[in-house]
Amino acid sequence: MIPIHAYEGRRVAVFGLGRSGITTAKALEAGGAVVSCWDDSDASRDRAVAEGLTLDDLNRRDWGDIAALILSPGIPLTHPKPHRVVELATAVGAPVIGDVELFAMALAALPEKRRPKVIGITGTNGKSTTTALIGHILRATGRNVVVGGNIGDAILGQAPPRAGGYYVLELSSYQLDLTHTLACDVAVFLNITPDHIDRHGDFDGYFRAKKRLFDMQQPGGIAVVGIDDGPTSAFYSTLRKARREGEVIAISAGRVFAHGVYALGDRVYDALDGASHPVVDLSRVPTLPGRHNAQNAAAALAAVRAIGVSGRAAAEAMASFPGLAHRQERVATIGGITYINDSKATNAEAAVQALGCYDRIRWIVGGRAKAGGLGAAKPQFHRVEKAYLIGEAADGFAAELDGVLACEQCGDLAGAIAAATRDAQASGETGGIVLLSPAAASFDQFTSFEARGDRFRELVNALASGPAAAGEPA
Ligand code: UMA
Repeated sequence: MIPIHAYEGRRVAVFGLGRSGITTAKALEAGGAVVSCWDDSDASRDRAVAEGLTLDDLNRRDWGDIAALILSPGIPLTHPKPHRVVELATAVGAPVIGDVELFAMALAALPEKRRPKVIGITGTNGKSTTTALIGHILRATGRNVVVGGNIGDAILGQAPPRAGGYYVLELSSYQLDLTHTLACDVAVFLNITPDHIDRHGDFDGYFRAKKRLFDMQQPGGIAVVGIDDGPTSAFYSTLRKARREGEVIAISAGRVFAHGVYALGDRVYDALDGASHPVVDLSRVPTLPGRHNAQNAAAALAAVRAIGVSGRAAAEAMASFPGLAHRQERVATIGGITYINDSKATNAEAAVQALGCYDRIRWIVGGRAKAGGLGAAKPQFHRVEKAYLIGEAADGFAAELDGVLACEQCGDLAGAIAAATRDAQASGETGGIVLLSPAAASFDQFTSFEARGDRFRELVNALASGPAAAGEPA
């Protein structure tokens, strides 16, 4: 745990008692603050009590003695409208901040020599993979590393700062809206497409939240910025004009770029010193398939080069990257059919990335539909042999795919895996792919995308040890 001393002896409100809220309340208490905790849900409040926290109904109390409101990232700060507690805090002039800001305060309180370095990663897609990949490279090259933020456990539950250490943080737009002083040594902006508009009002609000990561950097901080979409490319140009030579690094998948890091085909090139040379051979890294992962690899290489890791050491470390669960995770190959868990793809923009990586796909798709349906996945439909529809979205998706793709209504994951396996076996094909990339949220049948992916893995593993595996060549 990272104890927070910034509010020692003062009262602080913590609202939202999910994963991050409970840890935050404990970290504040460990640092000597008096904490008033509350949550709209009975179940969350009960869990907090079971964790030893004391409740204090923030809707009813006087806010006069509250020094700050620590808000969970999932709770509306500005849109669709500020949560009532935000209004209560604002009325008494209490700052509204998040756990990442408390972390930034803890770092700022350390003498400079003892302060670990911070690498922050944001963007719409690929944040988790890039964060994990940077963490993996730094660890493999012998550094002391903590990986956290929007990925995994709450930041304040992690190991306390160590001199010479590194924090590699995935930062969501929600977290950035609640953060004011996190000065990253290296800040990475991968890409941006419209997302979370409900929480930011419009695309501009979402983009502004992401750009905050760079506003907070100090002179000497390095910015690594993608140039593969219009908005981030324009942002790169703006930063280049505003910052000193060498402090802004462009990354791209598909565009040759002097003074940047770019991926072309299977290779990632380092052109930081002007002369471009291939550094990473992605054909040696099966856990990073597809063009989107090439962008992630370029970003990771740029970030670690910026803190002094050699290209050769980074490339060697990448080759042993284990990948992330639920993101094109290869679960098993049974009888020549490979089963891939891409449960994290909760919208069509994410699913199209996985579809683009394989051929003759038996695609398990469905769940709770998102706005836009399957539209964004269309460019890769030619790779799909058949769609196996599950969940609430099944009828809507069937209508969308009518006359475009062969479809079968399967109800749930077990039905879809059975049907896809039956068809793949009947076709006699080898090298076939059964891909769960649902392009929809999981909440109709599961508690989370993780639970959905775990169920897929469990069902496939059962296939592997069941009768279907009998056909597997020795
Ligand atoms: N709550 C209220 N009132 C509300 C809304 C929520 O009281 O109006 C309460 C809920 O009852 C619940 C708590 O708030 O008890 C949930 O808080 P939260 O939604 O902020 O979730 P945490 O469990 O604290 O998890 C958060 C991040 N969640 C979100 O940003 C939505 C996790 O990111 C993060 O891993 C975790 O902190 C640890 O840092 C997840 C996420 O979905 C992965 N992130 C979004 C994304 O990736 O798209 C941004």
